[in-house]
Amino acid sequence: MTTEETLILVKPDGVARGLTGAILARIEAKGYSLVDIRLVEPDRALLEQHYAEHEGKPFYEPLLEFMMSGPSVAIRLAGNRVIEGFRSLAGTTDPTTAAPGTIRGDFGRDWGLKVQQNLVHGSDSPESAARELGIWFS
Ligand code: IDP
Repeated sequence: MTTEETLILVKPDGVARGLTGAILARIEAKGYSLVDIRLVEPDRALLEQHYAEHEGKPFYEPLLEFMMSGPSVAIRLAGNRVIEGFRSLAGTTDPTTAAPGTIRGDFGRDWGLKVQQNLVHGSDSPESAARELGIWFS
């Protein structure tokens, strides 16, 4: 068994809507382990690092503005296959069509904005997780 770690964010919309507890409850009910947790107000430099792969895309600037609009809860989460397990809990990127039963599917929707406000982030690979944990927990 290989225990992985991943970076989870409860994004500003999740924190502002008071959904942090509900989201943490799902993570804990699934059986993953909280290793570290903190409230972070990221600056632009941190977000440019985190979202480097999206630079130049139409939603890039709105995404950075959204992520600077309020605090996020950053979580270092551990468990066997936690990277794919959390992404399954989160649901697909577009909250309007994310499957019911997922975090995005149950709590999210399209608000008619330039960026998808979809409540959570989860690293998508072991390489991304190592890189992102270094950014948010440095
Ligand atoms: P993910 O968070 O599901 O892994 P990514 O493709 O890594 O999705 O995109 C990062 C974030 O950028 C998404 O969570 C969402 O907030 C936003 N985003 C991605 N694609 C779009 C889009 O086509 N329109 C608006 N916002 C988007």
